[in-house]
Amino acid sequence: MKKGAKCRIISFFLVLVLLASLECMPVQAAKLPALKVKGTQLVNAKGKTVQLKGVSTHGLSWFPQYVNQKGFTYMKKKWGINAVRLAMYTAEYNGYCTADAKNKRALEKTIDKGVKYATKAGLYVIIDWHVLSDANPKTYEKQAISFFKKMASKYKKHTNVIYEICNEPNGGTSWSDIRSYAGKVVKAIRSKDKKAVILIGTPTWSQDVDLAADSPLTGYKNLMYSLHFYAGTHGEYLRQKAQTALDKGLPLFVSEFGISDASGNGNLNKEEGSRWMKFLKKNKISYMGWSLSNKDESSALLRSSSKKVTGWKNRDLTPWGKWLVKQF
Ligand code: IDC
Repeated sequence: MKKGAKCRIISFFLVLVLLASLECMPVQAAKLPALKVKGTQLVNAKGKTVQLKGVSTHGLSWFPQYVNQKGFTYMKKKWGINAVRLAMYTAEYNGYCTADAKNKRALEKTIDKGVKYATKAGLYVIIDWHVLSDANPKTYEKQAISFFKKMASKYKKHTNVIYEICNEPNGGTSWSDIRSYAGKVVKAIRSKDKKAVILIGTPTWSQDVDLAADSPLTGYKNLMYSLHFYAGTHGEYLRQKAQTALDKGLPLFVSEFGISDASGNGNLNKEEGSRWMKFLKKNKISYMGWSLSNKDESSALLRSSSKKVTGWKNRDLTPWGKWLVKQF
C-alpha cells in the first residue's frame, strides 16, 4: 500500500476514535443557575424562590424512546416545563439492580443522554433511583452508593442535575431505615459534589413527610424530602401531613404525582387535583407529573394510539395529559 493511502486510513481511524470519545464525554456544564434550599424553598443564587414544574418519564427500560432531544426541547418551548425526571427502576422490569450488566450499561447510557438533552434544552433534570417493589432502599444500598458516586462525579459541573435517592420506600420501611440509608448515599454524593440538590424519599410511598420532619437528616445543605400524591386516592389528610412538615421547616418536593388513583389507573379526580395545585402554588412546591409514556393507563400523558416521541398535539394527549399541560 502507498504511504499516502496508509496515512489516510490511519487518520480516518483516529477521527473515528476522537468522535467516539466525544460522544462519551459529558456535555459542557449547564448554563442554568445552581439551585439551593433556603428554609422550605428552592431558591436561585439571588435567593429568589424557584418552582420546578415538569414531567417524569416512565421506567427508562420500558420507554427509552421518550428520552430524545426534540421531545425535551418541545416540552420546554410548547408546554413551558423547566424540569424533567428520569425514572430508573431499581428492581422490576429490567431494573438497574436486577437485570444483567448489559442492561445496566444501557440504563446509564439513557441517563447520559437524558442529562445531555435536558442540558441543551435548558431543563433541570432529576436522576431518580426508582425504588418500588424492592420496598426498602437498604435492599440495594451498596449499589445505590456506587451508582450515585459515579453520577455525582460525572455531573458535578452540571448545575442542573438533581439526585433523587429513593423514589418510594414502602412495605413498612421505617423513617429510621430511610434516614440511615440517606446518610450514606448523601455522604457518597457529597464526596464528589458539595452542592447539588438531593431529594430524599419518605415512608409509605413518600407520603409520611411528617415523620421525616421530626428528625430530618442533619449536617448537610440542599436536601429536600419527597411528597407523592395521586389525587384519585390522596386528599386533604395528606395535605395536612404536608402542612405539618412545612410548619416544622421541612423542604418538600413533589417529584411524582398524578390525578388518577394510586395504581396509576382508574378515574381522574380533577377537583381534588385542583385543590392540590392550589396547595402547591401557595407553598411554591415543585411538581413533576407521572408519566411521559403512551402506556394504556390513565396516568400516562400520551394516548396509546399516539406513537409520536415529540411534537405532540392535543389529540396525542390523554385527558390527564391535557390537564397537566394546562398547569405549567
Ligand atoms: C406504575 C406505572 C405502571 C407500572 C407500575 C409498576 O404507572 O405502568 O406497571 O408502576 O411498576 C407510584 C410509583 C410509580 C407507579 C405509579 C402508579 O412511583 O412507579 O407507576 N405510582 O402506580 N407511586 C404511586 C403511584
